[in-house]
Formats: sequence, structure tokens, C-alpha cells
Amino acid sequence: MEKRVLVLNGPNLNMLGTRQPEIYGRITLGEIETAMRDLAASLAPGVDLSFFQSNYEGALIDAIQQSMDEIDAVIINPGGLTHTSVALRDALAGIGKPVVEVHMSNIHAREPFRHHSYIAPIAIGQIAGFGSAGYVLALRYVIENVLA
Ligand code: DHK
Repeated sequence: MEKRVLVLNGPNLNMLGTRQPEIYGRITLGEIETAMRDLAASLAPGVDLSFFQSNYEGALIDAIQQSMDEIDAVIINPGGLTHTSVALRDALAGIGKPVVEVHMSNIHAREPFRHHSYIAPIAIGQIAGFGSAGYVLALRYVIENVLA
């Protein structure tokens, strides 16, 4: 049976490519999505990826709730909501699906307010600091260890 992975990106990640390239690099979100699709196609053609980015907390929560019956795992970079959103954490915990948290930058090496994640305790794990490779690593993990 086909497996589905929801890939969520929170506020400001639509600006990847031009936003603070010294921190986030020059790759765009579209290019990251292509790299993830390429990995899925080569590793697990039966795995379907759906992508959603929003600058709005509620829109992300709606997307999580609306897809809950159709997905097998979530890969999420919550952006700044990582450090603020109990509601996003509750939504992810509430659907009972495996979650992998991704960050482009090493949040633990940045400002102290970025060191805490509300999402990390309800995630399988967190990947931070590997730039766009983190998304691809997360997908590889999900395909080989969660969906297998
Ligand atoms: C992205 C953001 O937008 C920040 O608010 C986080 C995360 C870090 C990232 O590294 O991808 O603090």
C-alpha cells in the first residue's frame, strides 16, 4: 500500500534562497522539495510526498488535522514556531503519527531562545545544522525506519 509523508515548513521558510544566506544558504524551498522527491523516487517509488508551507500557525495546524487520516509520518521544520508554539506541538502529538523535526541551522549554536524546542519532546528525533541535507536525511530515515 502507498505510504504518505507530509512535509511541513513554517514561517519564513518560503524565503529560503534569499533570507540570511549566511545562515540558511542559497537553496530554495522548491529545490529542497525536488531533492526530497528525487530521493523518494529512487529509494521508495511507492512513497508519496505532500508539501505545505505557511507563515500562519493555524494554517499549519489545519493542514496537520486535515491530513491525519491520510499520512504515515510528518517531517517538519516549524521555523520560529519551534520555540513558541504549544498549539503546534499539541496538533502534532494529537494525530499520533511519527514526527521528525528538521532545522537548516544548528539551533543549539545560535541565540539561547532558539535552544528550546516545543516540538522535540514529541518527535522521534531532531536534525539541525546540516542545511538542506537535513530534509533529505530525515526522509531517508522515515523511509528506511518508519515506513518500512
Ligand atoms: C528556521 C527558522 O525560521 C528559525 O526561526 C529557527 C530554523 C531555525 C532553521 O534553522 O531551519 O530558529
